[in-house]
Amino acid sequence: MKVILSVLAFAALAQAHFTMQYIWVNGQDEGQNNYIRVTPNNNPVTDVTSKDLTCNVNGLSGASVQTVSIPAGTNLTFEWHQHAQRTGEDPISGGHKGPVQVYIAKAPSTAASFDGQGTVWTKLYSSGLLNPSSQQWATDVVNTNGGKHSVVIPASLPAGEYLLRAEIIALHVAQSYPGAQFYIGCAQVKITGGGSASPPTIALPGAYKPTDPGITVNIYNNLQSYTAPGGAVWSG
Ligand SMILES: [Cu+2]
Repeated sequence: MKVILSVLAFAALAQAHFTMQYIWVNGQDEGQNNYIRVTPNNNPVTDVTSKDLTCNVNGLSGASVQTVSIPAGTNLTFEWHQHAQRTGEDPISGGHKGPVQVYIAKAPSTAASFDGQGTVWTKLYSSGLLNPSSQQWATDVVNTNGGKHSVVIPASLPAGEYLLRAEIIALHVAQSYPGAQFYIGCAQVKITGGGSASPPTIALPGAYKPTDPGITVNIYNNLQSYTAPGGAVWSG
């Protein structure tokens, strides 16, 4: 009976998915779903070859989404929730364990018309297994911080319009593929100022493989180190 109850509890936890709902620009809340390509529900993407890996379901166009102007060097915060609310529950639910990453891709013209396909994404941030002995993950910090995590937009990025892609990978059922849950939120930004860097890029989908050790992994076997998919962070 005890086993059945814990299986049920685990299943309930796993159902409590989440979405990216707010961005903050230099500490200012920009409002729910503003500048964000909103997904139809809070389910994760599990197929790493799907175009949904780019900017989630219905994320290939932002025709009805505004683009926010930000100076290069901005501190940008992403905020995630299970449902359309900020209080009363764990922001992303404690059962979701895994890395938090942020990518950026320069649009050829406008961010709103950019589908994010091709080798266009630069990794700006990655946080994974923070403490092997306590098994603390980046997701635990997001829960503690009210669903928030932040990145500084490198001042050397050229001016122009971009897609910013935040990603949380939940690994609680990642022992086999498909299993890892990709939670993705894309925001449309216009960087002003900036520099002349040409950072390294990868494709999403494209760079992630089902066999990546950061995608198919048993995190409940005394995991001592973790390598997130998508390669190294570019620090500007
Ligand atoms: Cu979930």
